Amino acid sequence: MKNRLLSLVAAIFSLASVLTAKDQRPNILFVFSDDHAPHAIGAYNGWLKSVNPTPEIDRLARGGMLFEKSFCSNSICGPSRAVIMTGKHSHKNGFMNNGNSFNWNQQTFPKLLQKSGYQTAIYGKSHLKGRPQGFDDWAVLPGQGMYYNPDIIFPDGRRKVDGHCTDVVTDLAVDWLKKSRNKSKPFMLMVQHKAPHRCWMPALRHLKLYNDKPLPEPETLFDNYQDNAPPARHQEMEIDRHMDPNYDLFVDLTADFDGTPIQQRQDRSARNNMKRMTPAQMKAWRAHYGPRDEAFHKANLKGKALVRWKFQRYAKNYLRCVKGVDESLGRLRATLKELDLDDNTVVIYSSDQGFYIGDHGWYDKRWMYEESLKMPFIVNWPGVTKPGSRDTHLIQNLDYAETFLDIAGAKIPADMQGHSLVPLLKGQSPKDWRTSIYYHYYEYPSFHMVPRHYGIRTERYKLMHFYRFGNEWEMYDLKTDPDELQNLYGKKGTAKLAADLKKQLRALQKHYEDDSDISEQPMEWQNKVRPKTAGQ
Ligand code: SGN
Ligand code: CA
Repeated sequence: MKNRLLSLVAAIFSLASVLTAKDQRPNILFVFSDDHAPHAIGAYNGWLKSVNPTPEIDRLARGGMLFEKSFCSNSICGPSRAVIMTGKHSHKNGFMNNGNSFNWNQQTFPKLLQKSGYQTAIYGKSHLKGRPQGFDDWAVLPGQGMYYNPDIIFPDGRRKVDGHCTDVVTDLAVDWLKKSRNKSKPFMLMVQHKAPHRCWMPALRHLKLYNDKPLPEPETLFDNYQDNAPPARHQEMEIDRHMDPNYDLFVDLTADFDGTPIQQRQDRSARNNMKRMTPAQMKAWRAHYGPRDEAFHKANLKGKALVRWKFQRYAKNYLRCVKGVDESLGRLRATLKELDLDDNTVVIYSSDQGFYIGDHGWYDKRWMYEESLKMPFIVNWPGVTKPGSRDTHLIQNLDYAETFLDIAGAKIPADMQGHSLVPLLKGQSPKDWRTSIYYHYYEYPSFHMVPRHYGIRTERYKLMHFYRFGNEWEMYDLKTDPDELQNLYGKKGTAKLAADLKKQLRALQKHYEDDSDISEQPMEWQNKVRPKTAGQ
């Protein structure tokens, strides 16, 4: 009897110790930026590597695993984020273009992590509209947010916070880590930067970066879309024809905002962002750009020389914004170390899609071409990811939710459409891994005029179909033509390849149950396409 009593007491004690024991599951720090193309990250070895744009992100890659073939499923902000939240393609989560509002009542990975015992928080750009659900704490930018002294929406209301947006968002996250964390629970913290989104306004401390010499240019800066189907000649995202020195590059924004008339074409992006500055910030900004603008006017550049000048100012400001994001990652990791959390925290760096940094003569994203299809994805999971490893499986933003749940040991719901990347993070190579990815972009007509299209990308080939804009196909061999300059569709000897890819594409649409309306009614578009002979 005495023995039975003793073992009962022991059992009660061990149960109590299990219940009060610290949950040892890993924390997740997900640092996510806006429009940061992999080729603007040193570790991705793109053409901007020589200027060493991202020492902290590179350090993360050296300590963990970098995914070389990481793609989005719809290259635009809100939709990419909705895919990440749900692990479902746009047609399933309902957020197909930026004009939509995210249905927060649906299943998301933060809600599931919360249920499984994680403390969750999100700071920065959400771009999903509405009050975030599934977070113990949050503070988000309204819409696109502002670069200087941004308004922030907190659970108890909206207020202006002083500072550069990247620093403000980092401060919120660092504060939460230091003061609001529930130490008995693992956490999942999302830090989502506005930078380096248009209108590319760096922090004052970064204005002088890259001033000493010109950046290298992309090889396709003067692409004239000779071999593309008509959509590529219809877009409105060329540095040459569409990037406005005033609107995008702050030329002539040295005028006084109070009283002095501002040129009409100066729109909300640059102007509204600049109006947020304090007089001291404005003074420093003008001191930097004023003399450079004067020199620009004196030079009276035309043609290719003007494109080159615009590219330099644009790409430098873009990389200066990237520098802020890179420093933020450094600060966040230093905070983890300071709090002794670094050994048990999985740190991930990613961005909502890729971007054109003058590639094909463009800025912006949206297309299924490589530069905007690719997303950075770097994971440092202490004790799991092999330092300096590079994975080459085809992965997508569709896989993130499943991966985060798997890291937490939580169940992955059957209706999520991606795959957990945990086996890849462990260095495994699952035999049945996907051999192609599916893409579908819907936002047309809209900013930058990229027609709707969907497509498939395999290890080697890409096939895309543009619809509601005639009925146009493009096909590329990425092995022989990585810059996608020779459209093989309809060319001699390629019919069998096209038919095979088309078959795989239809199978993917069936698999993902994409029943969105892809009818091909042509629009009145012929007149809006530059002739093939146009260009330089
Ligand atoms: C804004 C930008 C566009 C950009 C969209 C979508 N113009 O409209 O250049 O394509 O956002 O970007 S701006 O003048 O307001 O900067 S997204 O990343 O949010 O999808
Ligand atoms: Ca974006």
